[in-house]
Amino acid sequence: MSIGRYATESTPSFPVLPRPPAGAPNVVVIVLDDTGFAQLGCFGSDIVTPNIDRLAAGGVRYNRFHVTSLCSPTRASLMTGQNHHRVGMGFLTDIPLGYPGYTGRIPADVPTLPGLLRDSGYNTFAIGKWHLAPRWEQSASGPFTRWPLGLGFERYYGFIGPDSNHWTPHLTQDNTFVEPPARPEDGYHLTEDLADRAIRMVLDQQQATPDKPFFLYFATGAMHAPHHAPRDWIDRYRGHFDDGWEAWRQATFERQVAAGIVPGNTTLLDRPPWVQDWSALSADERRLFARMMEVFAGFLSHTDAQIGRLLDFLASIDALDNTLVLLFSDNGTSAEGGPVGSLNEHRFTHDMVDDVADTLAHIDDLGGFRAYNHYPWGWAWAGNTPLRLWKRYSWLGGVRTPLIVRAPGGGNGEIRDEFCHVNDLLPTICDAVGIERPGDLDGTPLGTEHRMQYFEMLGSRSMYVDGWKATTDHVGRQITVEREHVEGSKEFATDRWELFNLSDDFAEAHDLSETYPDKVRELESLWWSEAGRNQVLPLDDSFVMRATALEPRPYPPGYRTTYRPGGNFIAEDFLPPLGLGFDVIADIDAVGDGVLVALGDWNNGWAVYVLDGKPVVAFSLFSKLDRLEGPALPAGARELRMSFRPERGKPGSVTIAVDGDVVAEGELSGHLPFRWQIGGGGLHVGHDTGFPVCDDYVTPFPFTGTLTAVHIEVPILAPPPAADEVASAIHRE
Ligand SMILES: [Ca+2]
Ligand SMILES: [Ca+2]
Repeated sequence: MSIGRYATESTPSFPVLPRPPAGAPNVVVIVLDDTGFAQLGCFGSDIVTPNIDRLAAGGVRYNRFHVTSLCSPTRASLMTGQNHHRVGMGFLTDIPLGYPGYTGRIPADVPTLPGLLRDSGYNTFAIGKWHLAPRWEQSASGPFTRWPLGLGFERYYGFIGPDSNHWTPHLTQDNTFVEPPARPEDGYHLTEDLADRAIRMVLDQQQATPDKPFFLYFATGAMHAPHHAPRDWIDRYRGHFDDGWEAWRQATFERQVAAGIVPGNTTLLDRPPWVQDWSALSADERRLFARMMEVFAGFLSHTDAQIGRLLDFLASIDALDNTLVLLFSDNGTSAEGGPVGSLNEHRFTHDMVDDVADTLAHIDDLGGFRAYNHYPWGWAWAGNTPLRLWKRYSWLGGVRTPLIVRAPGGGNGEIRDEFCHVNDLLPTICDAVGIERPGDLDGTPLGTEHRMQYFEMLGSRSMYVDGWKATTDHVGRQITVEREHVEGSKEFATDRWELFNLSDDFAEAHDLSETYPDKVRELESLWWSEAGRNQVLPLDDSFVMRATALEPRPYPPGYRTTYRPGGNFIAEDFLPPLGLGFDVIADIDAVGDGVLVALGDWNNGWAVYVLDGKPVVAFSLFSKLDRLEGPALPAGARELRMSFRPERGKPGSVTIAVDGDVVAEGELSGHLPFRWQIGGGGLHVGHDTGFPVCDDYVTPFPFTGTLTAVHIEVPILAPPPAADEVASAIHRE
C-alpha cells in the first residue's frame, strides 16, 4: 500500500480475511438431551425416528461413544475437546462452586470449537439449549462472556438454562431475552421454532456467501423433561407400551443384536430390584406408566421430524453432501421422574415423589400445556438397554450414548466399535475442516485410539484403560428415593470398585474384580491420579454440601427492592430470597384489572392481580393452587400489599392489605419451592407471559389501571433500628 496526495498517486490495500482451506465442509452438530442408548430407531428402538435413521444409514454409527453423565459437563467437553473438570464444568453450570474443577465457567484462555471455526472463516450459529453460563451470569446484566456469543458463536437463538417449557420457553436471541413468536394455543412448539430458526440462519448466510462454510450447533430441549409434544404425535403410540418395560427391553435387545448394534455375546442383566416388576403393578399404575412412555415416544418422533426438516433443507440447497453432520445425546436416560414418574418435574428437583392417584387424575394433561411431566425410572432403565443405571452415574447407562457421524459424501451405515468420547469430537472436526488442532487436548480424533478415560459425576467414578473399565458402586445423596432403593455403597469409605473387560462384556455385566484384584488396584490408583490432574477433587456426592461451597451472589439483595413496569422479566435468581417471608407492595395511581406482578405459571408460580375489581393472590405450588381474594378495591386505593410469612410447623400465611388495612387472610397448603422454574422463569411487572399462574386470567392480562412501581420487602433483611429511633420509642412508652 502507498498513500500519496491523490488517489492517482496511491495504491490501495485490503484486509486479509480468514478463509478456511478449500473444500472445507460445513459442520452441523446435533445434540439431543437425555436420550438413551436404546431409544433411537437406528440403535434398536421401535420408537419411530426415520430421519435420524436415514442420517445413520448414510453415515456411521458408533456403539462405544461416551459422554459425561450430565448436561453442562458434556457440552463443555464438546466445546473444548478437554475433560469437563479441567474446564471448570465438573458439575452443572447453575451450581458454581469455589473449586477450580467446579466454577461452572469455561476459562477464557481455552480455545472453543465455535471460536476456532469462526477465526478460520466460518459463520458460527448456535440454536437451542445452552447451559454453559453460570448461575450468576444468566440475567439481563450478563456478563455475557459465557453466553454463546461470548464463546465464539456469531448468532444465537434458544434458551440459556437447563431445560425449558416447550410450549412457553424463555428465549434468548444473541444477548437479549425475547418472547416466542407465537402462542401454544396457536400451535407453537419450541423444537419446531428451533428448526425454523436454524434453517433461516443457514439460508440467509448461504444466500449471502454460498462459498463460505458454516458451523451450526443444534441443541434441542428434547428429550429432557418436560416431555411435551403435540397430541397427535403422542396418540400414535396409544397402547404401544402396554406390555411394560421388561418386555420392551427384551424386544429392544433382540433388535440391537440383530442389527449388530450390540454384540451377540452381550449379557442382558436381570431387572434390578429397584425397578418395579411390571406385572406386579396395579392396573392403574400400568395405565399411567404406559401413557407416560407414549408421551415420551411421541415427543421423540416429533423431535426426529424437526431434525428431518433441517436435514431436508440442507439437501434442498445442495449443502448436505458438503456437510459433516454429527448427532449424539449429552447423557443417558433420565431417572428424574423417580419410581412413579411425575406430572411436574419441579417435584423431583425438590426431592418429592409423586402420588400415582393424583397424577392419574391428570393423565390427559401429560405431554400438554398443564404438565411438566417425566416418565418413571423403569422406562429410563429400559431406554439404556442393555446398559446399567442412568444419567448422573459413571456406569455405561449414564455415559454411553448413540453417536452418528455423516461425513461429507456420506457413508454406508456401518457400525464402528472403537472406544471414543465427546472430547474426541473437537479434534475430529478440526481434522475434517483442515485447521490446526489446539494443543493440550484430552480427546483424539475418531479413528485413532482413545486409550484411557476417567469418569466422575456426583461421586460416581469410573476408570477406562485399554478395554478395561473399573466402576465404583457409589450411590450419591442427592435424591432420597434413589438413595433408598438403588443398591450400592452410600459412603465414599465403603465404595467398591467392580471390574469389567468391555472387549467381550459390552454391558458391564460380569464383575471380574475378584479374579483380577491387581487390575482393580491399578485402575483405582490411576483414577486418583487422573482426578488430581483434571481438578476432579474434592469429591462431593450431595447437593447440600455443594450449597456450602456455592459461589456467593455478586450483588446481594437489600431489604427493599423496587421494580417498574416496562422492562423484560427479572431473572428468578436475581430476586430477593422469598422463602423466609416477603411482602409485595404495589403502588397504584388508578384502580383497574390485570396483573400487578407474576412469576412462573401453573406448574410453579405466584401472582398478585386484580380481577373484577378485587385483589387476588394466587400461589401454584407444584401444580396445586392456593388462592386468596379480597373485597373490591375502593376507587381511591393507592397501595396494595401482599404478605407471605412462613409459620412454625406450617407452610405459612398470606394476607392482603389495602392502604394499610388487612382485607383478607389465608393459609398456604404447601411450602414454597426454592426454585420456581427450572427452566429459568422471571418476575413480570404489570403483566404476565407464558402460561398463567391459574385460570383466573389469560396472559398477558396487562393491568388497566396505573401501576407506578412494585416493591419487594424481605423482613429478615430489615436493617436494625437506629439507636435514636429506639430511644424515641422508649420515651413514647
Ligand atoms: Ca442431559
Ligand atoms: Ca406466566
